[in-house]
Amino acid sequence: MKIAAEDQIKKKIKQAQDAHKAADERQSHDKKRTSGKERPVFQPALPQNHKPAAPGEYGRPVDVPKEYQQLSEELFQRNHFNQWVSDRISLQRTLPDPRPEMCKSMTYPVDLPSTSVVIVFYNEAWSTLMRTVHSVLDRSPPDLLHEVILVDDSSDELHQPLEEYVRQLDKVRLHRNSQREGLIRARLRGLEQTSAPIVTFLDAHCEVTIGWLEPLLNRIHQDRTTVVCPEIDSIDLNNFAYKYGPSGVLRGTFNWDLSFKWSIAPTSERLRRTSATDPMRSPTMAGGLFAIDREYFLELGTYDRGLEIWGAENMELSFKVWQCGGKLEIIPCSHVGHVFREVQPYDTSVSLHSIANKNYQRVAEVWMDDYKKFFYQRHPYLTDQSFGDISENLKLRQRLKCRSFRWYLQNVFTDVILPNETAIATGKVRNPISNMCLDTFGRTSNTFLGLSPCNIQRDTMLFAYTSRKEISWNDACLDASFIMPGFKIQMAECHRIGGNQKWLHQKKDVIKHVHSGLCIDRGTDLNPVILPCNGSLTQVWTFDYYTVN
Ligand code: LR7
Ligand code: MN
Repeated sequence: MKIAAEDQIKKKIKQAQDAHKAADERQSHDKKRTSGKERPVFQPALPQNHKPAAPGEYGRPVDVPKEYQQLSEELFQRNHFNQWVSDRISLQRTLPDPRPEMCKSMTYPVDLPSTSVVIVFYNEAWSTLMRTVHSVLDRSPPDLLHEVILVDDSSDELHQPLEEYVRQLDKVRLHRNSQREGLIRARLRGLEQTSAPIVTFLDAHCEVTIGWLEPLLNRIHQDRTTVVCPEIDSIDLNNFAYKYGPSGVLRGTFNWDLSFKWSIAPTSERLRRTSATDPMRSPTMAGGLFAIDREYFLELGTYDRGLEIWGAENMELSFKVWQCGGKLEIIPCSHVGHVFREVQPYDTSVSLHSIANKNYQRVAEVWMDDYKKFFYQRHPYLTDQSFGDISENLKLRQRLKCRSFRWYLQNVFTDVILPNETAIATGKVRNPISNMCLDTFGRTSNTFLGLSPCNIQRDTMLFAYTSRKEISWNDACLDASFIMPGFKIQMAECHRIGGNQKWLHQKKDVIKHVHSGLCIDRGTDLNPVILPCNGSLTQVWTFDYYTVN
C-alpha cells in the first residue's frame, strides 16, 4: 500500500471510525430485519489440540530468537516474507475477530448459494499455503463451501507430500499446471474445474476470519452482477501478526500508471451508506480476494487471456464490471488477512516490470478510451511498444454494450484527479553530466527526492512536467518549502496552487524554483538540492520526452 499522506489518512480513519461508532449505536436500536428462514453466522469450533499459548495464536506476533535469525533471513529471501515464523505457527491457528460489532449479530438466508474457492500458487511456502486452506475449511459454513481448488502454477519445488496431504482433506483438490501460466490463466484453469454457482478467489498466503463467507455470498445472492471483495487485513510479513483497522474506510482506486491504490472513500459514498455493515462501492479491486457469480464471470468473458504472469487483471475486471453494467463492492463484515510483500519474488525471463507494463497497456487500450493518454504520459516509452492482439477484447466490449471510461469516471470514480491535460515533458529527469536521474523511490509524503543511476528501469523515476509548472509523480509534486540554498527537495502531495511547487524548465536547461529563483542541483550525495543558479552542469536536467520543443 502507498504510504502517501499517511497522517492525513490516519486522521480520516479516526473520523470515519467515530462516524461508524455513532451509526452502529443508532442501528442497534433499530429492529433487526429478519425474513423467516435465517441463519446466524457460522461459529467455528476450536481446532483439536488447540494450544492457546502456542506461537501466533490469536494472531499474535512471533519473534525470531537470536540463534535462528540468520536462518530466518535466508528463508526470507525465498518468499520475501518470514517463512521461518510461518513454519512455527499452527496451520489452524486462532485469529482475532476484526469485524465491526454490528456484523456479529447479522443473520443470512438459509438458502445462500455455495462457493468453490480457487487458490493459485507459484513457489509458495507450504505453511502459508496450507494455513490459507485450513482457515477456509475451518471457518466456512460446511453447506456453503462446495470445494477448494488448488492450482499449482508449475512451481519449481513440487511440495511432494502435497498430493497425499490434500487427499486426506475433504473437499480439497489439487491441479498442477504442466507449464507456468501466470496467475491470471492459472485462475482460469481453476475456474474450469469449479462447479458451485459462486467462485471465490484467494491468494495463497491468506487467512480468512470468522464470518468471512456469508456476507460475500449473500450480496451476490441479492444481485448476481455484484462482484464482492472482503476487507483485506494485513498479516505482517516479518512476524505474522494479524493486523486490522476499521472497516468501511478505504476503497480501491488507481494511479495513472494503473497500479492499485487504497483511497479514503469520498463523502458521497460515506453518506450513501447508512450502516457500518453496508457494502461499500469500490472503483477497483486489489485483485486477489473476491467472489463472483460463476455464470456472470463467464458472461463478462472472464479475464483477458493475453495477460501474462502478474498484474493488471485487477484493473481489467474492475473496469469491465463497472463499465458493463455490474458493481464492485467491499463488504465490511467479511475480513481476510493477506501477507503483503514488498517485492514480487518471481523469476521471469524478462523483467516482471515489463511484463506487467504490457498487461497494463492492454487494459488501457481496451477500456480507457481517450483517457489512455494519461497512462501513456506516465509510461512514455510504452507508446511505441506492441501489446499484442486485443481485437477479441474490443469485440467483447461492443457485444456487452459497455459504457465509456468517461462514464466510469463520472459515476464511479467520482473523486478522481485527472492529471493536467497537457504534459510539457515526461519520463526520466536526467542530469547528463552525472547520468543520475531523479527518483521518488515511491515515497511521496514529505520525504526527500532521491537520485538513481539513469540505466535503472523503475516507475518511481518517471515524472511529468505539466502546464501548471509542477513536476509530478502520481499525486506527489517536487516541493521546495525550505528555501535555503543547499536544502534538499521534498516530495509532497500536489496542492495545485503553484507556490513552492512551481518550477520553470526548458529542454536541456535548468529547473528553476519560481518562488526562490534557486536551481535544482544534483548535489553531492543522493539527494538533489536547491542552490543559486550558477551555470554548472550539475544543474542541467533533461526529460526523456518533450511535447513542445
Ligand atoms: O506466475 C505466477 N503464478 C501464480 O500462481 C505468479 C503468482 N502466482 C500466484 C501467487 O502464488 C499468489 O498466490 O498468484 C497469487 C498472487 O500473486 P502475489 O501474491 O504475488 O500478488 P500480490 O498480492 O502482490 O498482488 C495483487 O495484485 C496481483 C496483480 O496481478 C494479483 O491480483 C494478486 O492477487 C493481488 N493480491 C491481492 O489483491 C491481495 C491484497 C493486496 C493488495 C492491495
Ligand atoms: Mn499476494
